[in-house]
Amino acid sequence: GQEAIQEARRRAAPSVREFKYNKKRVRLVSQGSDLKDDARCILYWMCRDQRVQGANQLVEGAPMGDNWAFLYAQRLALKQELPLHVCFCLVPKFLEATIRHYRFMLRGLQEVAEECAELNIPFHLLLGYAKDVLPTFVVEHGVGGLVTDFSPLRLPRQWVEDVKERLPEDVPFAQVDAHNIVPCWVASPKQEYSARTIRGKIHAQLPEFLTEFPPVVPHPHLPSCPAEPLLKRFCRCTHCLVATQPIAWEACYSSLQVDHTVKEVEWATPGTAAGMAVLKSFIAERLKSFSTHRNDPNKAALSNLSPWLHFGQVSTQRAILEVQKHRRNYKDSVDAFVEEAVVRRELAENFCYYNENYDSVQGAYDWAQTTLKLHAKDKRPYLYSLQELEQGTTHDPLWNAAQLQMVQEGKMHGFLRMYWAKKILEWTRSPEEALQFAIYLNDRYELDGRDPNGYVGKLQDGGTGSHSLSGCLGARGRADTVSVCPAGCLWSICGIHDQGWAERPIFGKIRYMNYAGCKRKFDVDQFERRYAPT
Ligand code: FAD
Ligand code: FO1
Repeated sequence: GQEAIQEARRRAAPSVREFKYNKKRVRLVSQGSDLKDDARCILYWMCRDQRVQGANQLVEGAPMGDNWAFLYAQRLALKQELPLHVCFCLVPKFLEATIRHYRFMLRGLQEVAEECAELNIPFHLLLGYAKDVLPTFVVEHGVGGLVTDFSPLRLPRQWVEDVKERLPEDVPFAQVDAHNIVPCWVASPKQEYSARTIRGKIHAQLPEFLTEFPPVVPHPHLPSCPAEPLLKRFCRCTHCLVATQPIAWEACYSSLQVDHTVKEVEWATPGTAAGMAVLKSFIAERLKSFSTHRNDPNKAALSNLSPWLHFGQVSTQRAILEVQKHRRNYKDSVDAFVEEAVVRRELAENFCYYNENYDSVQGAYDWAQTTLKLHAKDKRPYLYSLQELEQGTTHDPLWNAAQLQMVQEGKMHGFLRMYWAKKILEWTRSPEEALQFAIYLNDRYELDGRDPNGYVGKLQDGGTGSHSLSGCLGARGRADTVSVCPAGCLWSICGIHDQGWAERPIFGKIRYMNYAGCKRKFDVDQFERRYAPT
């Protein structure tokens, strides 16, 4: 029965000791000495992958590590027989993030702090930029080795460089890609051009990297500062608010320099447990229609996982491991989900990692920059200011409804994001202004914003896709089967990862979309009614 299955699964879960950790997930940021002989602990500087392991609600009773950076740090600490500490540096501002995003993130971190406490692993919330607070923390706590996770975006990469420069010479500093299944630097050594070129590389390496996780174990080497009762654990060092103390959380909010006017999102409960519940409901209720209805904004067919994936509260690898168990019943949906969440997402990471202009027109291919420049002076049928776009007061009821969905719910349907961004190109004074407005609005309102997926896009997969967007292409757009709605502002506005299309005003050869095309694709009136301005 169930008990026997659980027992078998527990036995099957690799334990931390015999688990063979794949070192290709790790790279050395700075050498340091083998180990400081006066080392008192190992530190995991948590940044992007804000999770421990969470109760795996799909495989009852078998908590699985789910975070390769955390697991690597514990592995080091166990080998050196040292305590393990975790810290998170809370920055006062991050791109266009507002209190909507910080609340979601901080609530998730509270859950991390509580999980860490149960594992004898102190969690420290440091207030400020890593370069200002981390080196002090390292010295004050006698950190003998530092581990962090990975993001390809400019700002988090700068944070890592800044810490590297200020870290004491003898402290080794390692980085683990805990966000991608195939580590970004392993998937490809260069910027990839299309899904066709990266897909094979990724799939060939999935057997090696798409594995189960070992659990994070209760840490046997107790922290140097004795673990005080959960509610009153203040660390001795000056910057640190150990985050299990509710009052400390309020202090965190006051340290932020963000816009407090964007209201919280009701439908999405932050944290790993809630994110895993969303995964469970996706598998139980929506997976079956993912391949057929994921491009219909009126249908509940998407996973809805992006907020929890963005903040690293749920691991994509966990989502894929669980979804793949249902391939026998829902092959098309599982394959489509893998294509989106693995191939296209890792392609977005690849682009941001290897193209320093990932968020500007300069990051686009030459043909796209040429065509946009050629048509930059074409007459725009409508011109809207950022405020008019933000308030959703254009002449286009579908566009307005999509904008209001994003503002009110913090998550615009993936298919509409493409139409939404392309209309911004059509209704603003230049491609540069269009990109600036689209990224600003996307990052200010989307819970999953400020993410590599938001900048760049999917690839023209040359007809292998199961779904056609031809219905949405303007009259002169060639029928093209694009398997899924593409990601990203640069895909929509600058044709990144897309091909050229029949030339037309304003868009030049950038793929065009129009209202009539959307009407052929789904019930536009029904969607507009849902978000009609009250
Ligand atoms: P599902 O369809 O259930 O997909 C599951 C996961 O797969 C997503 O969470 C995401 O991680 C990944 N994924 C899905 N579609 C794509 C894609 N085409 N390319 C890359 N990865 C994909 N996604 C963000 O995470 N953050 C953003 O800021 C963002 N901005 C976008 C802006 C525009 C203009 C466009 C066209 C797309 C954008 N996307 C962004 C990509 C995509 O729309 C979202 O990832 C998706 O709608 C999130 O909802 P979901 O998790 O329910 O999607
Ligand atoms: N990372 C941090 O290390 N500290 C922060 O205070 C922080 C705030 C933040 C707010 C919104 C958001 O979307 C991301 C944020 N991140 C923060 C960045 C995150 O860790 C990732 O590095 C990024 O999402 C890029 O992948």
